[in-house]
Amino acid sequence: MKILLVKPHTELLVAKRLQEGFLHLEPLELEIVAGGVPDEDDVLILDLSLEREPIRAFKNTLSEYSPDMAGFSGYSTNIDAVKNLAKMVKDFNPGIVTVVGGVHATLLPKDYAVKQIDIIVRGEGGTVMRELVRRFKNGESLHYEDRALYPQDPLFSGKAELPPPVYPSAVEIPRPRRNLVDRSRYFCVWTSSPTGRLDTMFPRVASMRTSIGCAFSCSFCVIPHLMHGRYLQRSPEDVVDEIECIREEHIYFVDDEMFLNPARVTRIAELLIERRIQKKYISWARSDTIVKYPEVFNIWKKAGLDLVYVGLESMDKSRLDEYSKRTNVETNRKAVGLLREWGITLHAAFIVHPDFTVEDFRRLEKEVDNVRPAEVTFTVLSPSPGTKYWHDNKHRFICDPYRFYDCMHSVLPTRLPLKRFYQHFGRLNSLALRSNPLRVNKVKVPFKDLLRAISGGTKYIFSLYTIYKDYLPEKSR
Ligand code: B12
Ligand code: SF4
Repeated sequence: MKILLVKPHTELLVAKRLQEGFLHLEPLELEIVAGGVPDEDDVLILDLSLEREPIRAFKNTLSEYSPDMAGFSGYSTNIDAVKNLAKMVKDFNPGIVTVVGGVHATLLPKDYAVKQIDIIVRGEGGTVMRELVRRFKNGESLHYEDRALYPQDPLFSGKAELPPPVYPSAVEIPRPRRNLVDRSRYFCVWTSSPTGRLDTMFPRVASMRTSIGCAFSCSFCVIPHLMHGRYLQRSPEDVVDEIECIREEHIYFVDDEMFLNPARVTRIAELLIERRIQKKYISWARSDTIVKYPEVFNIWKKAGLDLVYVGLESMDKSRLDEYSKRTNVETNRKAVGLLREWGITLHAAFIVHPDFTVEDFRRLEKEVDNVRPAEVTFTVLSPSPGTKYWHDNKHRFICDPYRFYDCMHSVLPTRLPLKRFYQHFGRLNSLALRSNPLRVNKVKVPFKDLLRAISGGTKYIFSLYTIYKDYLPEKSR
């Protein structure tokens, strides 16, 4: 049996600029799905986000490879692209089974209930693919439980949403098949340098998942809706065995919240040290976790933790409460101070509210100064499809809430006129680049990397300043 797994291309310019300039991660989700395919079958991953001409690349692969099954991943912003690709598959050969999985399929499977899609997969995909292949080969129905649905599934009748799917235990999930992608194409800008010098600013990076889910329920976040508070954890031995097999020296942990169980993560760090695995890591962590478990971060620093992404979100109590973040400004400030003390580089993520006034933007500009040196990024508060926040605001959308769901385009009305809002948003981001650790700490980097960073940064900032044009009718842009 032949299976083609496809990551759709990105259509929005800002996301493309982000991928070209700062980080482009491997399609881990498809590598894990491929892990569910038995060895005797053939599987190919096509990452269209790498292609200059994605449609042509897709059609060529389709006719050259001629799969029995075509599987697509995708965020909410990709749903039209996925439906179009599935249509091309059926036009090419109606006998090919089309399968869709990923965040949007899990949250709102009904959106994929169209005739060109045969199976909609919810939740974890590696274990589902294992079962789909078995059933396909035995001529059995591909529909099972609430994890692999037909578009005409009675479960959809009348309901916009379904409860979260059943998740397998962590041990059942297959390891990713990393050798199925061209590993030289994936990188992440690295700004941490304890020596004051970097051989490259754009090292090759592998991504990895050690846990799924999160125990918190921040109001803007999609994870509680995907997992309903469940937190699946891989054992320290399993995690470290996988890290040992990874070729890249730099690893990006894509966990929603990796550090929630201090005993587990401490053991992972101990094993990394015991086995003398010398790599560098990036991970997300909550500010209160950093403050509550300093010993965890101390041992992780020794194990190679270089950069920590912290969703500080805001330095304003009322906003933190509005977001149900369950942290406070003091904790945020303490976490920033501790990371600095330990020599772990901070990546501070802030939320820009559509309600922002000029004063709010100015206040946030000051915070960029307060946290420097740090990587600082901003997202615009956006209700994710499938969440309560999305339903509550359905009547207020100012644009297509799927296509523009990239947390950069405001899908809700902004208090400032859009053009001014994005002028301030662009300015915030350019100030952030000036606070970058490489610049503040005058780190020596190769000249060609410096040129690449300046070019990528300029294009990215320009795409932010001009976001407002995306809301205009095409001919007046
Ligand atoms: C790491 C990450 C990134 C990385 C890129 C990752 C990548 N591979 O390209 C970076 C930082 C670059 C990034 C960027 C963006 N991201 Co992001 N990202 C994540 C994060 C934290 C983890 C994703 C991940 O790798 N998970 C690990 C994989 C293994 O799990 P998975 O994707 O769920 O896949 C499993 C199942 O869904 C299923 N499955 C998936 N695909 C398929 C396909 C088939 C055929 C089958 C059978 C099953 C299946 O099986 C998989 C294996 O278990 C998620 C949060 C989350 N938990 O999803 C947000 C998340 C996916 N990102 C999101 C968004 C919005 C974005 C951006 C658009 C926003 C932005 N401004 O940055 C950009 C877009 C970039 C782009 N490529 O277009 C949203 C998507 C929400 C939505 N409703 O779609 C999420 C959920 C964050 C959030 N809290 O809202 N992101
Ligand atoms: S934002 Fe982070 S802490 Fe909050 S629910 Fe989402 S993953 Fe958990």
